[in-house]
Amino acid sequence: MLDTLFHPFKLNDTLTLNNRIVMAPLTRCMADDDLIPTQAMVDYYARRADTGLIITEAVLIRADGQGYPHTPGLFTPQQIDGWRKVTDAVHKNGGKIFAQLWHTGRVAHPFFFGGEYVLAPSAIALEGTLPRMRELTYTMPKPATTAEIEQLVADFGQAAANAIDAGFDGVEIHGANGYLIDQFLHFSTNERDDEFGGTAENMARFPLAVIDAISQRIGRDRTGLRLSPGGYFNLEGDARDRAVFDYLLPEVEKRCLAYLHVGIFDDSMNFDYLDGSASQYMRSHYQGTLIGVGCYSPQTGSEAIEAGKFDLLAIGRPLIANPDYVSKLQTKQTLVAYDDTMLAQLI
Ligand code: FNR
Ligand code: 8K6
Repeated sequence: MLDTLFHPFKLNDTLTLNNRIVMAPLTRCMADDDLIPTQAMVDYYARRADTGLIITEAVLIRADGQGYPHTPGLFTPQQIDGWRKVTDAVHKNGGKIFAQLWHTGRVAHPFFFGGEYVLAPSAIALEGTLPRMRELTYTMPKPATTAEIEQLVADFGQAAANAIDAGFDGVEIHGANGYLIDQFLHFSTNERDDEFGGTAENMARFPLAVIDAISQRIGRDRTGLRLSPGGYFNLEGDARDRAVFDYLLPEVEKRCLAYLHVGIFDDSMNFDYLDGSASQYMRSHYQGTLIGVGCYSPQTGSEAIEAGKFDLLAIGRPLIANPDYVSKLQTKQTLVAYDDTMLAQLI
């Protein structure tokens, strides 16, 4: 049964993965003060090179996208050089690695970049305080102007080009989990009445512009995308969002990206307005390669692949607890259980 996970998988003519286990993107807040990857991060990723594909923790496209301490960037020459050490080490160990590119939009905080405000689709603040920095409350974002939106698209494209320069095999666009791109796709965070809001086509315009800009810079074969059709983290879902994703997913499919990735923490969660789980909804609206994720074990994950629910299995927390996850499965060793205290250190 678990054998399914160990079969190589051809993503496209450019990329073939050694197996179907993908390391899920995992923010660890361990970059240095200049948001450059450290040697500990080089070693951490290199230890996981036997997964079919590593997707890095979310990486900032520019300074004003930062919402958590010490999250790495890909917008300075020093950050690019730092990531080159990571990609070299992963490649030396036979692995493949994509950079997950993000801007957190209204989840950003001026505290981190010394700015005056954060950009988002609309002036709707996130309630509450920042994880790890409870003294900071989220601020009222400034709705991005058309010129600012065009600049964001260009900056996503540049960060993707920087990723290739740093030796990555490709990038994953972080369009999930309530960050900037996702904020355009949900009614609870997008109240615009211009060409970027109000209708499904308008709400999908910025996300599709980012996809197109990146595909043009680095090739669609090297471009993946993560989406959260169900709102569950950093924003509220709304029944009207369904129409946005009904429109977006076929548009994404036409663009023949490397893959689409479900953005969810627990795939047993059902969304009324999606008529089921996020992965069920995405599979029924998208025919290309789909990465499933969210509280799967090797057993339940390989069963889901065999049942055609998705094609590749991303593993998050268990890979924090077990750097040698793949070899443990292959040699039938017991996995160490994840717990949140493990976030304090990179092993
Ligand atoms: C995450 N997740 C996440 N997702 C993402 O798209 N970018 C990110 O940077 C992060 N960071 C992150 C940090 C930590 C500590 C956790 C626990 C999760 C979500 C992650 O990719 C995955 O979807 C979930 O962890 C569910 O998979 P598992 O852990 O149940 O296998
Ligand atoms: C995405 C990068 C942000 C880093 C924070 C890591 C999140 C830690 C895990 C918290 C899990 C929250 C899950 C929320 C699911 C809500 C379900 C109703």
